[in-house]
Amino acid sequence: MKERLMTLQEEAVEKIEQASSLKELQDIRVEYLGKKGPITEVLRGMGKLPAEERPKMGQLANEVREVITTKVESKQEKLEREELDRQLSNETIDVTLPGRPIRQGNAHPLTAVIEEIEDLFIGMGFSVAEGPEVETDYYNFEALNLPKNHPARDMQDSFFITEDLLLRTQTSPVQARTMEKHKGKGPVKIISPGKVYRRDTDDATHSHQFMQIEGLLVDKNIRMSDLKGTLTLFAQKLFGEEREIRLRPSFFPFTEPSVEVDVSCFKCNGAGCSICKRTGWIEILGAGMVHPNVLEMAGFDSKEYTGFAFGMGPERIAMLKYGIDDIRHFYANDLRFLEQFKRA
Ligand code: 2U9
Repeated sequence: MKERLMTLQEEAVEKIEQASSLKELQDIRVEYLGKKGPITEVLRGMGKLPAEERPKMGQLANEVREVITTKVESKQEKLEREELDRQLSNETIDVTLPGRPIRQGNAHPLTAVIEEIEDLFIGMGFSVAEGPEVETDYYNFEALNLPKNHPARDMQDSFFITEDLLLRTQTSPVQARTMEKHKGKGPVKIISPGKVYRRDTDDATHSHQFMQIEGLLVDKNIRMSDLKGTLTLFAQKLFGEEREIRLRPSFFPFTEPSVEVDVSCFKCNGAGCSICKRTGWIEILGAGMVHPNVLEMAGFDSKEYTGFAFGMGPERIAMLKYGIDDIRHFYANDLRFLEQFKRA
């Protein structure tokens, strides 16, 4: 029986050393140390032995079990460590490897220009006001000194939803609504960016839906020079410190006097080029002193309060700034066009 035990031990130890997986090792453990295992068998056979031999044989059997158990456990540890190393090596991330490029989006060029312009006027103390795109005839026209059947309405042919509701043709109704909320008390100092709609045939310079940013400042003793100063600062911040502006007489029903505002060409510095059509000046916006009728209709005493207003098209400014020749690019969602405006 002693030889049997020693053979078992060598055999088991051999197998344990050969074992190459935890599963295999587990099977060896069960095979040798299990209830039905040979050592258990030997121990069961102890009864047949002479009494004086049993303790020694029992001790030997336990020693063999101990040896095999220790071998199994140390082999287990070794296999588990190897398994872990394998996993780690499989899972090691080579941090020097370039990551999967996360496609960085960028602001739509119109959003970029509108935010830049907003920041300029917020910097001058204006706040941003917004309002409904579906407007009433009153706020879109009447409140802006465009009574029913006024011919100037045709200049802003619109998408009417009902007799009295339309898609706004400019963001001016936002200013009219804001003035009313002030209950005749100044100052009102706002810019109102947003989408506007005109029943126009889309071509390279016209779109049925486009953006506008209008501005309004109403307070006591506001003069044309305040308008000129504000717009000069705006033009210099947007197009360059050395820029100048020029005011040309114009007409809008909601301002009197009204002006078109040009900026000195930022391409040729006024010498004349294709951008400024050889004039040295580029028209960027319209403006004027708020018409007294508009002040009165909004609840302001036009003898006490005066104001200036202006309006611009961000598409036009973006086309000038980026040299874009067709307004439809802004709405076509063509990534080849949009990806050109990745901010550095
Ligand atoms: C109120 C009073 C006056 C807003 C103004 C303009 C001049 C102007 C054009 C710019 C580009 C329209 O989209 S565009 O073609 N707008 O030239 N807008 S003064 O005047 C107002 C607005 C609100 C209560």
